[in-house]
Amino acid sequence: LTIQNEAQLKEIVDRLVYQTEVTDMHTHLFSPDFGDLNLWGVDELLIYHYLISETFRWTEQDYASFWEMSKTEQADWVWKKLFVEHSPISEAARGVITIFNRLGLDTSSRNLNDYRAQWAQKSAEQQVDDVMAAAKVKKIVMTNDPFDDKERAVWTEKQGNQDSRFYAALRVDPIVNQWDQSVSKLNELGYDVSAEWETRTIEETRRFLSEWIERMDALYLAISMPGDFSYPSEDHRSRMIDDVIIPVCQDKGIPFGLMIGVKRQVNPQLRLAGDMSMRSNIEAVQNLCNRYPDQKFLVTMLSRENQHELTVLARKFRNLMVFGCWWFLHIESMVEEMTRFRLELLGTSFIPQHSDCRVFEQLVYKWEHSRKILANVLNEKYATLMQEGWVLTEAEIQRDVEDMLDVNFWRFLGKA
Ligand code: REL
Ligand code: ZN
Repeated sequence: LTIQNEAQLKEIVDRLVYQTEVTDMHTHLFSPDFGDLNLWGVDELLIYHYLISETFRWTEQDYASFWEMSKTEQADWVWKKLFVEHSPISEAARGVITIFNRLGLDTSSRNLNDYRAQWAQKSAEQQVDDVMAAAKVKKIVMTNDPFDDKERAVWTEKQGNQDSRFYAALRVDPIVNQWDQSVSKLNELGYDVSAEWETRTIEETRRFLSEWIERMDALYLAISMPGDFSYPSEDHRSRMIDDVIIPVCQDKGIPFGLMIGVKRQVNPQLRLAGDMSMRSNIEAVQNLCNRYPDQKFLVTMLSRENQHELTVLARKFRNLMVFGCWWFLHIESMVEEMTRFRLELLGTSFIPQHSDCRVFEQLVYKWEHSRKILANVLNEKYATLMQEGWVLTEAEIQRDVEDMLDVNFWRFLGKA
């Protein structure tokens, strides 16, 4: 079935982009198997760290007294400052309104206790099903950390993840970025490592990763790196990557995911909300891709200034998959800019978005807002092809959209 005109094109592109079920390849969500690690509900939505940092801009209140409040009190306070005393225009605040509206709440009432009452009728399992259906997300990749006592207990003492819609990604930040603290933790978990970088330590750290990849059935190893990450370098990070991470990834046949450009805790008073973005040196990624051509790298970066060169680099290395508009870039204007030039430089061979959700219902707004932009940019690109006489079919557009929202990730993993 060929597409006849631009009106028909728009109908088809919009429908496909909005309806195609997504694989969300990086989130901080958990399946209901993980009990209260699975965050959901209106209070959790309001105390999302993105909103906490926005709220503090409207008050002189000291940080400590905020952290002493109960979750409900914190949520009341965020609601008052960001939704009652000011309009919820920022991406994160607007997102809450999108969620309320899509889940059928009356956004005109502004009655927080009514919203709470409606949520109280749901179970975690029900909400996970409803939200995945509303957001049209079919597969969710979690962020999994064996050093987290609560989470580890679910994997070792309970059933682990039994929900086939959820997948694991093994987070390696501590062993790469905080080795000193990790040594004792690894010892506690039964791995014979020491602060010295010697054969036994390397073997045991590899064993740690291998065993946890198997236990979790992890799709990839993941890390967030500071903006000053450089590779190769005479430091612990490079040693860990060369001697442990890459050999283990190669052995298991899984990618290494790097999220580069975070400056942790520029304001520790804000806790999780206290991190900042930082410009990075793209050469670290170039050198990794070059040194390990058989190793796949999933990469996203946090500063706007690195985006274009990262996309250009992906033209040079097929073992590099660019993904998502991360964190402070997950706002309308940046998603639009990045999606546009990524399409212009790479065609459809990238992963345009991941949600990074921490609270379940956020899937609704993060995906809807991004789909809208992707649909607009794609409409424009297909229209210019049609104007040149190129004949498009609905099946071709479906293939392209499925690639970007779902298949590119699995193909890169060798699983599609
Ligand atoms: O995975 C990460 O390192 C980051 O995405 C998180 O640390 C961050 O807090 C997250 O909520 C951002 O979206
Ligand atoms: Zn994240």
